[in-house]
Amino acid sequence: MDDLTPRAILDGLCTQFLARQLVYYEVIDSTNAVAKDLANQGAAEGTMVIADEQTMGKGRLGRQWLAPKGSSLLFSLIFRPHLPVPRAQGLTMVCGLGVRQAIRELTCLPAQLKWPNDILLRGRKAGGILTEIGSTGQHLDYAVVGIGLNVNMDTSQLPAEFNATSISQELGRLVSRVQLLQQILLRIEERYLALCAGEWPAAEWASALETLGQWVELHTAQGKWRGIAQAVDNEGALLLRLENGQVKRVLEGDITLSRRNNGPLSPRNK
Ligand code: BT5
Repeated sequence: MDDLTPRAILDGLCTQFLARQLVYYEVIDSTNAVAKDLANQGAAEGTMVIADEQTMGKGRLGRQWLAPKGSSLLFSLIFRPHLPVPRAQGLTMVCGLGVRQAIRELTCLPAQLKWPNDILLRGRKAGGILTEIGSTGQHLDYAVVGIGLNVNMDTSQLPAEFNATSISQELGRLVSRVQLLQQILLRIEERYLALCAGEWPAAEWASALETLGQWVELHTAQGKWRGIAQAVDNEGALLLRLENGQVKRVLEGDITLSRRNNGPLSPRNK
C-alpha cells in the first residue's frame, strides 16, 4: 500500500510535467539540498526529489524538519517560472493551496494554511513548505519548493512543543502516501500552470490562511510584536495592525494566536 518508489509514483500519476522526472532516495540528508544541486546543474522544470527519510531535513532559518522513516511525504520540486525575485512567494502559495486541496479531496479533513508556510489540521501543524531560490539579476533561475507533510505519523515521536499533528492522527486511520502524493502533484501542477498564465494566487491564498483577522504575536529575527493579522499583500507579506494603529509589513517571521490584552510587550518592540 505504501511504496514510494518511482514505479509506484508514476503508476497512476496524471500530471503533464510535474514529477515526470523523479529521483528517489530511501535515505538522504535533505531533498531540498539535492534539488538545489540538480537545479544548479540544469535539471528540467518539474523534477522531483523524494525520500522516505531525511537525516538533515531543513526548515527555515536553519531549523530542523523531523520525520520518522516512512511516516511522511518529504519531497522537493524544481520550478523555473519567469518571475521577478520578489514574486517567489507565489510558488509557496500555489504549493500550499495544492496540498490543502488534495488533503481535503482525499480525506475530507478541513486542512488550512498559516502564514507564511504552514499546513494546519485543526489548528496544529501537519506540514511545512521551504522555498529556496536561485536567481540571476532580478529574475528567478529556479525555485525549489520543499514540502514535508506528516501523513502516517504518531506525533508523540516528535517534541511536544512542535504542537504537531498528522493526517492519520486526525483521521483515525492510515492513508496511502502515494495516492495523496499523486493528488497533491496534480493540484500543484494545475495551479502552477495558472500562475504561469498570469493568474496570481494571492487572493485565494489569503482566503485559505487560518490566522487572518485574528490577534497574533509575530516573532521575527528583529523582535516580537502583537497585533491583528490584517491581510497579506500580493507578494505574500503579512500586514500586521499594531496596537498603536500602525501597520507593519513583514516578509519573514512566525505568528501564533494571541489574546488582545495579555500583557505588555518589551519596550524595545513598541
Ligand atoms: C517549515 O519550516 O515548516 C518548512 C519545512 C519543510 C520541510 C521539507 S521536507 C522536504 C524538504 N527537504 C527539506 O530539507 N525540507 C523540506 P519552519 O516554518 O521553519 O518550521 C520548522 C519548525 O517546525 C521546527 O522548528 C519545529 O518547531 C517544527 N517541526 C519540525 N518538524 C515538524 C514536523 N514533522 N511536524 C510539525 N512541526 C515540525
